[in-house]
Amino acid sequence: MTTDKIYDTRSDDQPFRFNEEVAKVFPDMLRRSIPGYEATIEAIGSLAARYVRPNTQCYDLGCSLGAATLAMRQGIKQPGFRILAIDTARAMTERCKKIMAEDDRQFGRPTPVDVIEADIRDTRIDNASMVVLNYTLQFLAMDDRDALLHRVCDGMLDGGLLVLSEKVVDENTEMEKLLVDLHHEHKRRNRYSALEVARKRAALDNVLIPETVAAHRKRLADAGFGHTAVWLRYFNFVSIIAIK
Ligand code: GEK
Repeated sequence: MTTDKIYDTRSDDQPFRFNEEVAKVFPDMLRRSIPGYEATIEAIGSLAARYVRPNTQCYDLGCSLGAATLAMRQGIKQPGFRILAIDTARAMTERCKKIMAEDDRQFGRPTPVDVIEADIRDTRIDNASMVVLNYTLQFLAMDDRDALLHRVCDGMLDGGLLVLSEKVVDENTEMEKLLVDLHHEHKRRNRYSALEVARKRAALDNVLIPETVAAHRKRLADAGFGHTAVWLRYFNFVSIIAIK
């Protein structure tokens, strides 16, 4: 795994982009930056085993290098499914295709994966029994979030499952400050320097826009999901499951 040193060396004030430089170090970046990331991937595999139904489709929206896609693929044991892994960044989809080909070569999995370079705001969701938005919605403009969640819910079968993982902000400013501090301390424990943490924070300003847990749950209910639960919270990161 290549170590993420992007903000160790870079000092410009360019906003964060999902380019080749990021794709190259991405697995290391997420593992060291997002508390609970590995737990979300593990749970996505277990949830796929329970919720994916034959002759339906699964979607990994904002798939990056396909970690959630691989987890779904491993969780689904029978044939008769298809996973659509979608990301707008070519640097991600190109690497993701190679990772899927290597997974095919090693394990000969029964579930085909289509890796598609596209904007999830335009992607048709159809006949879906499971949809994953693992730390992706946070990168969409606020105005686009309601429409996407409505389309996701409309394209899902009754009883279908959505996993929505996000960085969140707390309503209580004291608590928010504490949670941000704890997250930054976590990053420093994971060998990011204080300067790297500060530079990355600045680069993500206005690129990653977090909302409260309450706002997410309300949007999910408005979109048509009958049941929602926060199944994981680690500092200011949550993962929510929603059932149509
Ligand atoms: C994982 N889910 O490893 N359309 C498609 N993709 C988009 C869009 C869009 N409009 N906006 C952003 N992305 C992955 C991790 S990363 C999370 C997801 C992070 C893509 C973007 O290109 C990037 O690959 C991904 O969403 C977000 O489980 O970097 O914190």
